[in-house]
Amino acid sequence: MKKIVSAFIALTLVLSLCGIFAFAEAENVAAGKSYELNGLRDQYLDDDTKKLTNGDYAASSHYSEPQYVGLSLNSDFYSANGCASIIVDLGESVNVGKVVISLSNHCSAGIGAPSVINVSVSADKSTWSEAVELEYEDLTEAAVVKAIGVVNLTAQYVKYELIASEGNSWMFVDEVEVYNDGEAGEITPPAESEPVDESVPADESVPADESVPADESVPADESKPADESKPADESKPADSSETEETPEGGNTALWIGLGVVALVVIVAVIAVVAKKKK
Ligand SMILES: [Ca+2]
Repeated sequence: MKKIVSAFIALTLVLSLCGIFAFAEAENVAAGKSYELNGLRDQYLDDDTKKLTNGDYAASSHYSEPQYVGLSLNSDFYSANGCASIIVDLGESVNVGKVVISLSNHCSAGIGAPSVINVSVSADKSTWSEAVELEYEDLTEAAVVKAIGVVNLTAQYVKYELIASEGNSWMFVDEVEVYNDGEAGEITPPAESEPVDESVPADESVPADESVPADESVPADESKPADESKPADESKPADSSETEETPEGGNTALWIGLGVVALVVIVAVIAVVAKKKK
């Protein structure tokens, strides 16, 4: 029994270590894979070796290095789309993590590292994720430079979109890398279709109109002031009754005064009559 328990524990440890190593060693799943190039021009083309996924890097930024393919600002694709692009087919669905692109930055020859490199991914090459903008490790002139980003989405296709830097019409690329060290994630619809969302805010303004029902609560508030005015009015009638008492008190004094005068007159008349009888 002890042997069985020991064997089970040992097996568990071995499998755990295998899992850790598998997690630690991210694999470049773009290696050797096919891709689509959009924006090529003139003689700086691809060849049978699949230049961008063959693991062969240019030794310098000079355009004569055979590892490069040349994407141009003046290509028909760039003119139509505002960028050049590379779409890598990984062949299967993968948790895409780190993505890398290696390029020439040789501005003295009109070959510049792109001003923007966006990466989006897709499961079907139709619906693309929101783009992640890659960042350069460094941007030295006359050097091969790398730009890196992290996607963390599950997908089969990886699209690099390159926007030329000012004053440079060429973008020379020698390799792209895609690592499977990402986290599984669902692809959200592209942000470009958000104009529809602009109408949604309009709909949201309708809920704002629903806040007008909140104004209906204002009438409720108005009913409160109305209630408050009622007590106020009730106090006013109380005050008015007091003011009414004041005029009544005035009348009483008047009648008392008149009574006194009448009494005096009567007494005076009686006195006068009594004197005449004497
Ligand atoms: Ca290469």
